[in-house]
Amino acid sequence: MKNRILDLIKKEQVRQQNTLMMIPSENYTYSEVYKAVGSFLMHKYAEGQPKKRYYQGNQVIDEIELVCKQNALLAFGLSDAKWHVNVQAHSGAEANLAVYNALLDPGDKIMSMFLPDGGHLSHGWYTSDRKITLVSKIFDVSFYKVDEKTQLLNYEAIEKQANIIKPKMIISGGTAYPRQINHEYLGAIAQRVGAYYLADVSHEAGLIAARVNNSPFEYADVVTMTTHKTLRGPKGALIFCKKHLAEKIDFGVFPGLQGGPHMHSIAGVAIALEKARSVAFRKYADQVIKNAQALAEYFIGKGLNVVSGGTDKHLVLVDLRNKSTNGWIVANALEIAGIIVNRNTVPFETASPFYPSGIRLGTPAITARGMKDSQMKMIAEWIVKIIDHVKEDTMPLDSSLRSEFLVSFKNKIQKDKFLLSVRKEVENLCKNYPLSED
Ligand code: DSN
Repeated sequence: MKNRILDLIKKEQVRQQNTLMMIPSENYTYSEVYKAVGSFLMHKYAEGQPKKRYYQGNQVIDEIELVCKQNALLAFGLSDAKWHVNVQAHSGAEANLAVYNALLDPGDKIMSMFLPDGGHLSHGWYTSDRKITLVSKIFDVSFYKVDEKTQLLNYEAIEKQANIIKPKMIISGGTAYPRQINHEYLGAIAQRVGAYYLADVSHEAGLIAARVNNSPFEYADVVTMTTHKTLRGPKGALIFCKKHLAEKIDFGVFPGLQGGPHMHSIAGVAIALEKARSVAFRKYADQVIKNAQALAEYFIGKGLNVVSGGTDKHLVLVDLRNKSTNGWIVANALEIAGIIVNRNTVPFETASPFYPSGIRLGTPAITARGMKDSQMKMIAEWIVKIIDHVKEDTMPLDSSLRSEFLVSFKNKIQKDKFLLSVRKEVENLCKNYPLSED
């Protein structure tokens, strides 16, 4: 029987096959994970912890969750004498909320990274005229920024700020900081001011598991991560904590924040974590970084302003202000050409988050398809040419003229011969790197 949603799923699969998925937080998972996530496990309620459930019928579920917990510790080389892991948070923002719920009281001070510099909403974002996040309504949040010249975190400045603020929690991590984080330094600052150090490594989780990015575990009290980015699992999250915090963290998740865990996702996460220990995964993660660095190098050679002058990770952030264009214009033009990126704020942003000055590009998904150096060169060339192609289309500063511009620009690019010719080339490239059918 025809089913509209199943037809749409097929359509989305075709879109993913025929375009370059270059949003750094997106990735392809494994066929075994699809089986787990679309399985009978989604029928089951399992509030509580393995062997301590509130509902009957959880024998198999308990085994699955215990395997997931064990795989999580193994993937990051952690001993269960020192570390505890909770695998039940539904996603990254909920994992962070559960940690605050477990370890902080309302009104406590948090220090986290400034959102336009690459921080994350769930670390307490608010603006001067609006408490945007629930976290900012509950806690007293201050932000640290990157250095204006280097666009890197200035740890001495963060230390000075922490000495004044005396936060109860320092958070690192975010969505658009292209460099590795000095966890040792941040952990030491937190220790000196009597704060918890929470490392949110959602973006880098797979790179850390593969040992190609710094691990925070020696220095942090709590480490949170999502499971679907560089880690290549299904949507989900993990909370690792030092053993003495285990009870508080578990209680902070359930009953503190969530209801029943999504056991189908947890099973998928367990599978991805096992794969993350393989040699193939380590090679993959290494290539993810090489590919991102190849893109950054090419862009710099062509005069693009790559934030912080490069990347240590899977993402590249480009500030388009020196090309007199912005992230909205370029991301929309790239989409017509089949290159899917996201527009993003950049350090010392002068525009709004909806029409920001940059684009953020990532290599996890295209590397999962098997693309390497020579494909990066082709892709980077297309991107540079497209930026050049649209740079005459200037978005009016006056917001009353803007909506007319947005509509006419979107109409124009649909029929743009150059963008459509790149799209053909992108589709040919994609054909050579098919996605798994199951
Ligand atoms: N939305 C994710 C990202 O793109 O980085 C983070 O939550």
